[in-house]
Amino acid sequence: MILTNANVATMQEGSYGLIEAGAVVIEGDRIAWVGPTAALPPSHDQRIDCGGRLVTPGLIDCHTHVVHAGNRAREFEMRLTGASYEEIARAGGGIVATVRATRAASEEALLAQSLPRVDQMLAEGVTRIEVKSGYGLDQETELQMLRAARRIATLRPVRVSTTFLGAHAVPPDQTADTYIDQEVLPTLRQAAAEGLTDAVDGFCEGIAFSPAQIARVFAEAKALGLPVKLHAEQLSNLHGATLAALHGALSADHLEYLDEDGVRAMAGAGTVAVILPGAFYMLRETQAPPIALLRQYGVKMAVATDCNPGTAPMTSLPLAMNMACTLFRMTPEETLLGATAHAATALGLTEEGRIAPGCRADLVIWQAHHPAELSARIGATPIHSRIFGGQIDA
Ligand code: DI6
Ligand code: FE
Repeated sequence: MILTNANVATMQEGSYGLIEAGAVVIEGDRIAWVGPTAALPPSHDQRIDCGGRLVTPGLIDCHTHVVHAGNRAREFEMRLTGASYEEIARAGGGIVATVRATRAASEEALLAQSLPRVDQMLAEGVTRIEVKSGYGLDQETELQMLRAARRIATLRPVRVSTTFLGAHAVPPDQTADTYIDQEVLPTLRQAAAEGLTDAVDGFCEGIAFSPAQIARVFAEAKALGLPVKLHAEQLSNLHGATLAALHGALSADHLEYLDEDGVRAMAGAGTVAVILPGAFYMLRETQAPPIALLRQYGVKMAVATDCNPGTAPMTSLPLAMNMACTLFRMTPEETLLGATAHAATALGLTEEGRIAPGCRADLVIWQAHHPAELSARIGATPIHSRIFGGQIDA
């Protein structure tokens, strides 16, 4: 298959890498060639004239909690009448409320509730999602969440990266240390043994786990050969990003309270900063992540939805890109890199997120001409069609 007459945003070398009147040659499920249409070698392959439309790599949502049961609209209402996220969490709401709903759901019910959210993501150009556990907080439910996440890739045209997030919240009847010893570490070993998880995450925060507790989870991940990432500096600065960087983390995520030492540590370790403006917006946070410092130190930035029932009930990655521009002054080029090439890096992937020979042929043809249009719009993402594994699927 050959796409011709496209505005191709290759996302190569930290920029749009735009090729106007470009062409992409696809062989099987891989990209074979990209360049100007005028330079295309003659051939008889199926040609698709893109009519000058924008073509980008398929979007990658590198931080989601899309598999979960129930919703927390009622807490949203409570926050609007004065309760804080932390107060609700300490009173048995928050993450723990979703844990109750998720434990009560069968694997089929979990999938049935999660797939509509996945469909919304795909309709806006996503070809890979990361999916975290973390709403089970017991072995059976954590593993069930990961199995449901894996099954999404068999039911929909999307690739799935799974992440074990047992250290997401402390179950109400346990202390953090016993929970880590008795549930998190054994469940992590089991998830690894069953091939259910591609990475290990934790929530390093006053209302969740201390750096010392997270370090124990990371040590186990290392022993199992799994990469790590961390919810860090979301609500306060516990220096989680530095801890993550010291463990060679793929990413540190949220980062509103990140300081310069943390930025420096991330730069040294090549840890990607995953920016999650949906949670910032929903919580009406006022301290923005230090985008200028991250830029100055050359830390790669990704952007994701954080799709979760509490702090980011959102499925639109283009809307997250818009918010990253509007709320944090990221540029549209940075946000598109953040939803493609840098999101791939945050998941440890090298063959996605760019349009280059050898990469997977996961692409989006947009009803747009310039890549800045993807960040500039609010709430209506103009997709023309999606190519997944070399096949047009819509
Ligand atoms: N930080 C978040 O924003 C989500 N998890 C986390 O560690 C919130 C999850 C929730 O409120 O259900
Ligand atoms: Fe999250």
